Amino acid sequence: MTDSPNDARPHRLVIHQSHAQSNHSPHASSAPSFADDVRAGLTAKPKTLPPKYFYDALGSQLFEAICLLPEYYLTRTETRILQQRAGEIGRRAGPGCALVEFGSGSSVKSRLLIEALPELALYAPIDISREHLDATAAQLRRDYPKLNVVPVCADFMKPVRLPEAVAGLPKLGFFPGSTIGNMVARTAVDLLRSMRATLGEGSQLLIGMDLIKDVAVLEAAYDDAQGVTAAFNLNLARRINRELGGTLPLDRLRHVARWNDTYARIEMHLEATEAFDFEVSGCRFSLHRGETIHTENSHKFDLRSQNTLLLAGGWTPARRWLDSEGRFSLIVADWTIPRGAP
Ligand code: AVI
Repeated sequence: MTDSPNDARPHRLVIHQSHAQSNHSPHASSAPSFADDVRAGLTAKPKTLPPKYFYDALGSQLFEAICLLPEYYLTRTETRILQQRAGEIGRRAGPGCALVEFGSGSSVKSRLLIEALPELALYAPIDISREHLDATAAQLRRDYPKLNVVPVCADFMKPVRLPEAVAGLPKLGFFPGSTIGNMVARTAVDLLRSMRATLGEGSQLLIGMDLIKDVAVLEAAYDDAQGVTAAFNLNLARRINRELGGTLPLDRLRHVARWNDTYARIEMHLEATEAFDFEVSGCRFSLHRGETIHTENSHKFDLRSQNTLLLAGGWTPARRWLDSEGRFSLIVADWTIPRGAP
C-alpha cells in the first residue's frame, strides 16, 4: 500500500495565473520543477502526479466551479457553519485579536469572520503568491477601511515569522476547506506543528475538516454528474502535454474517484482505458489497460481521528461545530501547553 500521491499544497479559491505559478517556493530555487516532479511521479510504482499542479489558470477556475456543484457539499456546508458560528468564534477569540489565514487565496471565507468580528484588530493573510496577496489585500482595504490588513508572503508549510504588528496580539489561525485532508497524516502533523510555531503560545486554530460519510455521497462529490471534477483531473494531463511536451492521449484516460476505506480517503486517479506509450520531456512511459496515475487524496475524518491528528500536531480540540446533516466540521483548537504524561 502506498501513501502516494505527494501531498497537495493547500489552495484556496484561486483564479490568477500567478497563483498557479506559486507552486514553486520563492525561497527554494533548488526545489524540484514541474518536469522533475512529473518524471519522478511517472517513474514511481504505482504512478502518481502531485496534485499541487492541478491549479494552473484553467484548473483554478475548474476548482471554483467544483465548489459550486450540487454534489460538492464541502464549501457551502463549511460556509453555513461559519455564518452560524462566527459570533461564537469571535467571542472565544476575544477582542483585539489577529486573524491569521494560512493559504488565504481570495480570502472569501475570512470575509465572513471579518464581518462578524467587529473587535478584530488585524487580518494577516499568508499566501505564497505576492501578486495574489497584494490584490486581495488591496480589495480588503477598500471593503473594510477600518481593518488593519497585514499580508504575509510566505510558504506556510514551514514556520512563518509574523510581522511585529501581528506578533504582539492574541492570534486566531484559520485553515478552512478541509485542505488538511489533502495531506497524508505525517505531512498534516508537520503542518499543524508549523502553524503552532507560527502562531505561538496561547493561540487558537480554526480548522475545517470533512467527515466520513456514506460512500455514495463522497464519491459523487468527487465525480459529479456534469463532469467538472473529471475535467479538473484530466486538466493535469492536458497541462503536462502543453507545458512539458507530453503526448498523453486524453481520449484514452478516464477520471476515477474512489473511496479507500483503509486510509479513509477519496482517491482520484487517471485510468488508462486501453494500453498506450507516451512521452513527457523526452522520457518514454507506458500505461497498460486499467493502470492508473494517482493524482489526489482527500482524507475524511471521524471525531476521534480529528482529535488524534490535532493533538499530534500540538493543538487541543476545544469546540467543534457540525452542520445539521453532520457532513462537515469546523473545529477550534487551543495551542497545547507541553506537559509530562499522562
Ligand atoms: C482543495 N481540496 C480541499 C479539495 C478536496 O475536496 O480535496 C480539492 C478537490 N479535488 C477534487 N475536488 C476538490
